[in-house]
Amino acid sequence: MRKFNVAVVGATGAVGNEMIKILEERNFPVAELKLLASERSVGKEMEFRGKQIPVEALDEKSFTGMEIGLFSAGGSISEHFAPIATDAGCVVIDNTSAFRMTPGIPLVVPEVNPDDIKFYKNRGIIANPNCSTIQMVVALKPIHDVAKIKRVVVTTFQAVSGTGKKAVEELSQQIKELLNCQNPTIKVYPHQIAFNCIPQIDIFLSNDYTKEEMKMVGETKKILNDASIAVTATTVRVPVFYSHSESINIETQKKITANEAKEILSKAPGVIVIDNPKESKYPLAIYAAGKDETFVGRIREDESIPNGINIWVVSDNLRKGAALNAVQIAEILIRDYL
Ligand code: NAP
Ligand code: 3JN
Repeated sequence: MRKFNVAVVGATGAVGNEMIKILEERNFPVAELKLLASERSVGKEMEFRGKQIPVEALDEKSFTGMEIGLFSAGGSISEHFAPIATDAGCVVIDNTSAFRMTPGIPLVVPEVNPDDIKFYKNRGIIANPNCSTIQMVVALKPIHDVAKIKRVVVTTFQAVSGTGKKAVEELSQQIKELLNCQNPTIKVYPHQIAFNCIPQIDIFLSNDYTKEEMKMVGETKKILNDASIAVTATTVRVPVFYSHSESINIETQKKITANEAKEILSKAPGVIVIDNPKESKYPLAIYAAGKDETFVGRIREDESIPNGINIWVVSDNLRKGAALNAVQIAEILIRDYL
């Protein structure tokens, strides 16, 4: 099998770290792996397939000879460097929001809209959705195919790792400080996150929704290729290290029973149903962490409307929500197009 030169942009970050692990775990055909981060990380080394690889500072020449670029160093870095990478002949799979809503740039979840990968030819860029959107659409798509979704009401419970490595450190530090009767150090979030829930993820927009909430609205419509689906979201940061959880209320055009929904979801790609209320079995963040699948449970009819289903969806935000989804896209790209 042909091997590819792969550049990981943001290699030292929470998503980048996971990206390197997943490339190794899935035996991605890597010829050369280039690890790119800021000047701050020059001198660091990271392990890949038993070898220590030096981290290089990202610059205009970084993409010479590279074929696939996996970007997770923030939107402004992608805006500047993705066109430089594509000019050098490198296909970019971008984990940031920089190009997600750009017409002509595909926004892909392999279990949902793998055929859209072909549109990478337009600009040489494929966008990876936001983590909260990815796990939601993995669960929505099989229901949409059978019963046509009219409206989605989602509340998220998002792990601190979604904010990056500094937030993971901040939650650990605050827990230690509070258990030692000290004032918590608050730097990353607007409030203490330990032993708390913060109903704000990212900045507030002019409609008083947060940017994270509006990402879920726009991205869901684009991925499901259906602007008629109404989506409303409330996104909440919770003191969990890994895995986002979501409570999702779905209104459909056609009636489906809870048992039908269970059957549909049990057969859906990338989904594992855990749903046994009598034994208190349902998806939990602590068990989804480190796994590839999206876990769905608490499947029940919404008794307040004629055609409604409630579900609880949990997935590892750094894996399926970011790095794994990007590597799955890369796998289809090399199998079908490169
Ligand atoms: P993180 O842990 O803070 O890591 C940030 C990474 O970006 C580090 O490797 C950092 O390098 C690098 N970086 C920062 N400034 C840079 C610069 N000027 N030049 C080159 N590299 C630079 O954050 P993260 O959680 O991994 O997230 C990174 C980005 O991925 C986010 O901003 C977001 O756009 C995206 N993301 C997407 C999802 C998703 O839902 N798909 C989820 C989380 C994050 P140093 O270590 O050298 O500073
Ligand atoms: O907060 C989370 O749980 C997910 C965070 C994602 C994120 C964080 C900073 C910038 C994004 C994203 O992927 O949408 C971005 C961004 O690229 O805008």
